[in-house]
Order: sequence, then structure tokens, then C-alpha cells
Amino acid sequence: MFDPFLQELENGIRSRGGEPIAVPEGLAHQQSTKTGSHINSWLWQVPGFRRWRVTRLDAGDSLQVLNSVAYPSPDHDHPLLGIDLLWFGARQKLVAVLDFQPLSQEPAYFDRHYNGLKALHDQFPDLSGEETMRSFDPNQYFSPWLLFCRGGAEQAETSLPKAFTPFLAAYWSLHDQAKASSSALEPDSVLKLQQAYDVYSAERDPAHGLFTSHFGKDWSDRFLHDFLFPASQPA
Ligand code: BLA
Repeated sequence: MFDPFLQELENGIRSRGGEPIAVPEGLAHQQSTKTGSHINSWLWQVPGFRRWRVTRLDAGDSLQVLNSVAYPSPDHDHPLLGIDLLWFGARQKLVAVLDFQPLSQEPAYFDRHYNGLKALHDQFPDLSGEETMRSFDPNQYFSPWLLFCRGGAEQAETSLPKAFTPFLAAYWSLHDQAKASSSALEPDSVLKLQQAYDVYSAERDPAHGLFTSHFGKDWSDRFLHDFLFPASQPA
């Protein structure tokens, strides 16, 4: 379902000099003996970034996922790239979240980094519904201009493909601007905030139950703490 987006993401990463690097042992691929679903993950070394991870889950008609997070190098304080796309085929249900995930909720931070995303938020009202968050706090590591849609086939097949390319382009453009200007936050603070994102996300991520049901608790715990959010520690 999301493979064209996965390809586009990968093409962008490669065109910026990104190289695949090793995923911790046993976490790059897993197949469920129960459901036959499989999950693949990639790590990229990309100039200007500390870490860039990508995951694809294929559980057939029940669920397709594309998930990615990019952590800029600590010498730049711009937001993380956050992508979470879910398609529940049997129910024809889309959950799409695309955001520049902020390190701070200060107005000055938003003024510096959000012109690109604000424009997309206005341009794609179909993906910019005021959806309620059930597990996350919208005021922590999410921006007021995130593209967040709980929709159906129409949004999945029409709105999302139209928005995905400009969303990535806006993030690359933000990244280029950030590299060309000086960071307002010190590298130490940027790193601490990115690590706090991992701790927070590992606690709240609604995916853990889903992973456990497909791939068992031991593998899912390791995947969560060693791959998805490495600065988090097992409870
Ligand atoms: C919601 N994300 C969800 C849900 C699942 C996943 C199962 C609940 C679906 C629903 O609300 O109906 C799935 N999340 C995953 C998977 C992975 C994952 C499979 O991390 C890992 C491979 N989530 C992110 C990122 C963002 C994000 C980077 O991982 C930011 C763009 C957002 N996901 C996000 C939000 C929700 C969500 C905002 C709704 C959660 C809520 O209602 O609080």
C-alpha cells in the first residue's frame, strides 16, 4: 500500500548521500508464525542527521504500515521528521500522521521552523482534521500544523499521495535552512531533547501491543527499546 512512499523516501535519502547501515541483530526482519505478517526495518546514515530509521509492516489486508523518524544532528535544533501511515484494508481505514516533530513548543521555535508545514496544513485540509489524540499529548513533540487524518480510501488514494511529495520536500528545505543558519539551542540540549522524545514515545507508542500480538513480547520489547527508541530503557 505505502511502497511508493517508501521508495520515494529512500530515493530522497540516497540523493542526499544517505547510506544504509546495520540494524541491530535480529531486528531488521521478523515474520509472524501466527499471522504470516512481516516487518522490515532499515537504518540510514545521512549527512546532517544523527539517526534515520524506517519500518515497513505488511500484515496483508489487516494492516499495512510505513513508519519513519529522522533525528537531525545535535548541532541543529530543527524538528524531527515523523511519519506514521497505517492502512487497515479490511476496514478501509487510514490513519496518516505526518509531522515535523518539535523539540520545543515555544512560539519563537515555531516561527523559525514551521512556515513550510503551515503552508501544507492549509493546502491539504483533507489531511488536517482536528483529530483527537488518545495516547499521545498533542502538545509534546507534535506541532499544531501536523497532517493527521483518520480517513478512508479516498484520503489514502487521493489526498495522501498528493501531500507526501511536498511534505518530504518541505522537510528537506527546512533541513537546508537549518544547516545554513545558527541553532538557537546548544547541541547538548538538542541531544537531551531528542533522547527525551525516545523515552516519551516508548511509553506512549500505541504500536507495542500490535507488535506483541504479531511477533511476541520478547521481540517487541527489544524492537521498541533497541531500534525504535534507543534512548529509552526497558521498564
Ligand atoms: C497512532 N500508530 C498509531 C496507532 C498505531 C500506530 C497502531 C493507533 C491507531 C489509531 O490511533 O487508530 C502504529 N506506530 C505504529 C507502528 C509503529 C509506530 C506500527 O511507531 C512503528 C513501526 N507515530 C509515530 C510517529 C508519529 C506518530 C513517528 O511513530 C509522528 C508522525 C504519530 N501515531 C501517531 C499519532 C497517532 C498514532 C499522533 C494517534 C495516536 C493517538 O490517538 O494518541
